[in-house]
Amino acid sequence: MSSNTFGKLFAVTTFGESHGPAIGCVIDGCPPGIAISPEDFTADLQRRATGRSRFTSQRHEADAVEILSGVFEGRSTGTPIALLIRNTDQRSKDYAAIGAQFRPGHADYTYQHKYGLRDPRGGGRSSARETTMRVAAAVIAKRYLAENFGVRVQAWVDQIGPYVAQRFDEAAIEQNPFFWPDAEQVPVLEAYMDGLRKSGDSVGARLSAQATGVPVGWGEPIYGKLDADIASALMSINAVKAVEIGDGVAVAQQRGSEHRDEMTRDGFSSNHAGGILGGISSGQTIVARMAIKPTSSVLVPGRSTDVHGNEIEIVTRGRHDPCVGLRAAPIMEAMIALVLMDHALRDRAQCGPAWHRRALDER
Ligand code: EPS
Repeated sequence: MSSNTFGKLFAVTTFGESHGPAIGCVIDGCPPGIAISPEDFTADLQRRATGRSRFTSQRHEADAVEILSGVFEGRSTGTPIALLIRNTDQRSKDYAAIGAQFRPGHADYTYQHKYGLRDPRGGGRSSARETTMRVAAAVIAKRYLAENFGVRVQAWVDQIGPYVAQRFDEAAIEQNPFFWPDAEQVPVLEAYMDGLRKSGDSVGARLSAQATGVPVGWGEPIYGKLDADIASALMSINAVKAVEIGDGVAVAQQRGSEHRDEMTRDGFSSNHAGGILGGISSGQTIVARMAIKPTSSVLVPGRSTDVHGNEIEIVTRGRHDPCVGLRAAPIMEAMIALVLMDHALRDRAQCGPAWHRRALDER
């Protein structure tokens, strides 16, 4: 596997497996002078972590970040930043029964056939655990974007199985275990998730995100489009099956006169485009959505095969997420922030600082 690095100028490499000794990342190209301490990672890592409610896997990891390099006296130095989190609560024996079996719908099958062997404990690289380091790296990106541009990225869950959010109250999102923007629906979701967990099954989810404060001009035409890079980044999250930008698939039924975002001296009068035109940010809020599949590690018996081709009945025991989408809001934010960070640096590298652009405008 040589595809574990992400970003051109703010390049993040993640490594590690769910049941290995540790997971980590190296961030190369980070601007110098950003204040970074191990505690800065805590809030977002806890938002993503398992074991924070009865609705997620009960694996309890401290997710304590060790900064191995690239930071001196609390500030980034411009050299590679290496972050490490030691795994402490693996329970590999849970996987003994299915080590030679394929979970239908899981990456087990394709990893095994591609490489001829795999680390079956906890899904290895295909585990949700891999997303920890994306969130850690994005803490630095989020800080840089906020301090230098006032950019803020917020994601939330707006569909769990048959339930769709009825209202959008941003203040509610962080106040419940579902990252759900409608407080009134939370008791219904709790009952639904309790029932689902008892049934031993899992369910999918849909999430939305918005990035506010992004200036006009980030992203490059054709092969470096901001929307293409966001889509790729979101699709790279394990279990994501669909991504939309702006109105997304709904554009198929719109007319041009409806879809266009009319402009006045005061700005755009709508945002069907989701803040990106021609692959370049328009200065409007960037809007993205993604759908996450129901995880394949379920207690409901299913037909499958083992590595020898024998037909078997599979049941996956252990600690699993009945809806991994419930933990995906910080991951979605992280991937969007990492793309924006990379494009902020790329924009400055090619087009120079704002004063340079103004000078060109005035010619
Ligand atoms: C996961 C199974 C569980 C989860 C894990 C994702 O753990 P294990 O890999 O030990 O079986 O707890 O998520 C995390 C550990 C995490 O930090 O996100 C799975 O089946 O994907």
